[in-house]
Amino acid sequence: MRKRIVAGNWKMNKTYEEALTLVSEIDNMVKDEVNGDVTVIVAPPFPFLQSVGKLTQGNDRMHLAAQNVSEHESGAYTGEVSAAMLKSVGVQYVIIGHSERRMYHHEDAQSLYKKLKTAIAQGITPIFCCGEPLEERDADRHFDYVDKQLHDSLSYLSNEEFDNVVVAYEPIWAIGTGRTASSQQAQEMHAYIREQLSRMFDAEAAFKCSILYGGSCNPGNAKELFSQPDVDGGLIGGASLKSRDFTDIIKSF
Ligand code: 3PY
Repeated sequence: MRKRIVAGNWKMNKTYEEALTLVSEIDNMVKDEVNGDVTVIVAPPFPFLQSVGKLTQGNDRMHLAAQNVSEHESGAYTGEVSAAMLKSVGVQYVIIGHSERRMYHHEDAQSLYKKLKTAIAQGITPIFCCGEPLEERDADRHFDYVDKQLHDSLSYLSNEEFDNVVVAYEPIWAIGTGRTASSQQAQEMHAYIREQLSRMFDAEAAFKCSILYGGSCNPGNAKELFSQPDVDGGLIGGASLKSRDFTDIIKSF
């Protein structure tokens, strides 16, 4: 049985007070309303990680993620945050390779590989994002595009290192656009990703890997998406900023 995960990527939203209110609401709703075996992850901005983590400490279902990590271990890298620093404030997961970071911060495959290595070395589980832009889908090149992203950053990991990696498929044309991949489009890409992973790593590791869908996932479409055999949960953007919507998505399993 694969781990079912719903992760909220808050991106660059919320003030300190708002972040604490949001996470307290989510924490209470998850305690009161969520019965099944779902791992819930919140990824607030860096300055709020420690306080948000403290608020969720008593809830086994709730986990803390960072939205990014430096590829460097330590040293003269102004503005960077290392995996060891994240670990020291209780971070358990980190989002790596989100399309917004690839696009606006020019993160390339080699840098993402280094980020994966440093997170894994600290025992932090990477949530590795992949996904194609609209022109690649329209040109029917989406499978090749995603395959290259997986290959260029993940394939250099050992089986052991890969064991804890979570993958998130986020088609860029569905991020923040209100447009979602249909459950059939999500399923066929997730099955394809799993097949590619089984070529790079042990078949069992590929089978065990949780593959999340991201891109305008909301309470209205989550059930249908999560019912697909290779969709093991979601990486949620806008809807994770509203406790009611986020909890309803978690309850969609
Ligand atoms: C979105 O759904 O908008 C996301 O980018 C989640 O990471």
